[in-house]
Amino acid sequence: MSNFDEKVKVLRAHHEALLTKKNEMEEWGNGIYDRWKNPILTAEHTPLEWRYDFNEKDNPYLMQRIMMNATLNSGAIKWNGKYLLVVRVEGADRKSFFAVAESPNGVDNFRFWDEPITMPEDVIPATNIYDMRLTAHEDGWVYGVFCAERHDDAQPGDLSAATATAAIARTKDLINWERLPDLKTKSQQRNVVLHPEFVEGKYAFYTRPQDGFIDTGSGGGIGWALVDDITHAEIKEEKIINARHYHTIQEVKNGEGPHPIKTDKGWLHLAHGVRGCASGLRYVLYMYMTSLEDPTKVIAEPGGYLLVPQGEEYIGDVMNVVFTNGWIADEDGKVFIYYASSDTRMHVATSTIDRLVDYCMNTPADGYRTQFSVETIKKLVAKNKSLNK
Ligand code: BGC
Ligand code: BMA
Repeated sequence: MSNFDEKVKVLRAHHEALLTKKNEMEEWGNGIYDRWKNPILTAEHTPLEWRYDFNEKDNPYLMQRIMMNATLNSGAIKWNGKYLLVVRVEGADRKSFFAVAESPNGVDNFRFWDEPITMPEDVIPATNIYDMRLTAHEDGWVYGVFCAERHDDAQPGDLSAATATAAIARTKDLINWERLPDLKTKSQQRNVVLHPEFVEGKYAFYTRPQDGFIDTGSGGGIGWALVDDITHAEIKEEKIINARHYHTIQEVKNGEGPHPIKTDKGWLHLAHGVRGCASGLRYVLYMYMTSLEDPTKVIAEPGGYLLVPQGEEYIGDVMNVVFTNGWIADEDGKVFIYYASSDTRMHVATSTIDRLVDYCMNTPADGYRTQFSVETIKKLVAKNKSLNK
């Protein structure tokens, strides 16, 4: 065997070992969910065929011809019994694209399909696309709603001026995608999510109006809007259903994660909240619930965060960030929460619908003042004292 062939063999063996590495649950959790020790996807998990030219004549040094930078913010769906992620893969060139990775059990052995997704363009091509939310809608299509980013040509002198729009595509097989026109709205939009059911006979979207590309400004939080025609989706009226508040984990921004899960107690929501601090923006995950009868009505709002970066999760391209746009609820009530850390790699935490509903219903709400936080702790201490355990 030539030296080149030997090197290829070793490379493939290493890659295979990474892909098939068994994951383990962390021993001590918070009772709400369990984290799993290993990241489920990293840039190193992407197929070698995307990165290496295996022709010895053309690539005698066996170099990576195309480097991958990160695997992050992934949409998720259970598909033919498999756990599928539509991953935001980012190359060394800072362009992100979508690619499907599949696992038999939802916690390890994730393997990318052979090729990234070919996403058709809208009328005005986008520079970058990212953060897809998947919705198997009751109309029979699987929708992918994602952010399309373009340079803001109204500010020609500023190379980082950009616009964010909600792009919509649909598929029946996750391979062939039909691109629909981007969502028409008054403001810029990121973190737009399609609700899985018709409401009043219409398509319903969770939105996140924002003043500028980064600044949500007067955009008060997570919004809700109905749309008549998904093939020419336009939002005329938007109502804020989950607001931002001073001195909370979502003071600066918030955004819907994946679409909510329907439970008999209400819709279970997973979202991200952002606050500013000396080291930049801190992104954490939180939950809330809305009513089955009126999905715009919040019925439970546990105070504070659900999940924050831990250990190595703090470190990466964009530090101090956890972000989610995918989860899967199994028939038996098990829930797989897929989240990215620091815009770099993907992780999983597992829980159940019962546990997450219990968390939402029984975690004290934020009283918005220290005084109330202390009262809540004292109440719990008094209760525990009376139990004498
Ligand atoms: C990045 C996103 C980020 C957004 C706002 C985009 O250019 O690709 O990851 O959320 O900017 O900061
Ligand atoms: C955003 C999101 C994500 C990203 C986060 C942190 O606004 O839409 O793409 O994970 O910033 O960079």
